[in-house]
Amino acid sequence: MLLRIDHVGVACHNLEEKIEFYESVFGLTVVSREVNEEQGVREAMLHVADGAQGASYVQLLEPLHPDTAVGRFLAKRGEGVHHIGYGVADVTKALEEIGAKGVRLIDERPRHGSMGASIAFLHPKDVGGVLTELVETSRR
Ligand code: CMX
Ligand code: CO
Repeated sequence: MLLRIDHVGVACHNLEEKIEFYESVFGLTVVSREVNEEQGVREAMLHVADGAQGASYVQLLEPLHPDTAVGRFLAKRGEGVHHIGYGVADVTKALEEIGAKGVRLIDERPRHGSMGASIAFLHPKDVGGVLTELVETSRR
């Protein structure tokens, strides 16, 4: 069901500073910057690699307000890995199958994610402490 690692989401206080760090230390390139009001984040996708099933990225996340998912995470845990996003062929179908196995779905239906993707989150308490995102990439 999981095709690949689409991205690793990293929570940070200052997006511009972290972009500069990933560019200068790892030589990564920003391919997309977005503000996603619904998710409460200002974010950047940095391209890591291309694979047979699609590309993989680092997603840097800065909260728009303290009272958001990433804002609360930073206050509790500080900067670091926030979630893992896995590529799936059909996010609606994957949600049905995973939900039927008793895993709590944060999103019953897909939402809008980076670069036109359809995304949905699974509750970290049912995935061994890992906030897990399913990503269906838009056809381009
Ligand atoms: N990874 C693992 N556990 C996490 C977590 C994370 N990123 N965020 C919160 N938790 C844990 C907390 O530690 C807490 O556990 P305890 O009760 O044992 O302390 C529990 O989940 C509830 O946390 P909370 O502080 O009450 O946090 P929230 O109210 O924010 O709820 C969650 C947590 C996962 C439901 C919420 O963050 C959420 O809906 N996330 C999905 C949306 C999202 O993260 N959007 C930003 C990224 C957008 C993108 O990738 O495009
Ligand atoms: Co993500």
